[in-house]
Amino acid sequence: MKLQKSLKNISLFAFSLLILSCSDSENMQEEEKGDENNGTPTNTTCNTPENYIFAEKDAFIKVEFENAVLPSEWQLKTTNNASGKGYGVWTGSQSLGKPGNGLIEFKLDIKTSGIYRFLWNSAVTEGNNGSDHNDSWLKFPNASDFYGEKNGNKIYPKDSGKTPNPKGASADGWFKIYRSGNDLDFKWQALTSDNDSHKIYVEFKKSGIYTMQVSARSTGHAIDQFILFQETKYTQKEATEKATFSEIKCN
Ligand SMILES: [Ca+2]
Repeated sequence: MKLQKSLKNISLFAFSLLILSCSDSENMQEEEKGDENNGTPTNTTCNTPENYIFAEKDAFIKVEFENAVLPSEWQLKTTNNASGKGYGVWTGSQSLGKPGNGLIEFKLDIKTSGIYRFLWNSAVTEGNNGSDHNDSWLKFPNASDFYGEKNGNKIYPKDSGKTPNPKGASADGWFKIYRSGNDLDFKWQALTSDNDSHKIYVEFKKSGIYTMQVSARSTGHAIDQFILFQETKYTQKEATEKATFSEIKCN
C-alpha cells in the first residue's frame, strides 16, 4: 500500500514536469514568432504607421514598403507577386526632374554602424517598356554618407556638396533609383546613373535613428519591399532570400 502511494506520487511528479516542459516550449515558440515577425508590428498598441520605427538586427533591415504613411496618390494594390498587404504604386503625374512629391518616410533604428547596400523589390506596372515607369527618388537626409558605386568609383547626389554626380536626373541630395530590363514584374534591383549603373550604398557611422525618404518620379513604378544589408555579412543572394522582416517598434 505504501509502495503504491509513493509510485503514485512519483508519477504525479513526472506528469507535472511534463506539463511544465510543454508550456515552456509553447512559450519559446511564442517568443520565436514574435522575433521573426512577418512585417507587421508585434506590439498591438503600435498600429499607426506614422510612428513605426524599423529595427536593424544583424546588419540587416527588411521592410514592407506599404508599412508607411502613403500619400493618396501612392495607391496600395495587391498581387500574388507582392508580399504583406501588397505594394505601393505612384498613380500621380510624373515628377521626372523634381524630387519630394508624394513624400514617404521610414525611420530606421540602426544599432550596427557601417556601410549598407540598398535594394528594393519593384516593378513596372504601366506600359511594356522596362526603361520607362521604372524609377522613384531616394534620399537618406541624416545618414553619414549616401552614394552610388561602380568598380570602386563613387558618385554622389547632386546638391549634396560632393562630386562626381550621376548621369541623368538627380537633385537636392536625391538619387533617381531605377530597375532595368524588359522583365517588368517585381525584382530586386536598385541602381543609379543613366546607362552607367551604380549600386546604392548608405553609411551610418554611429548607431541611432535615421530617416529614409522615397518620393515619386515615374507614374506606375511599384514598390513591394526594401532591404539594407552590410556586404561584409551577406551576399546579395543571401540578403534577398532572407525571410525575416525587421521588428517594428513605435515612437
Ligand atoms: Ca509589400
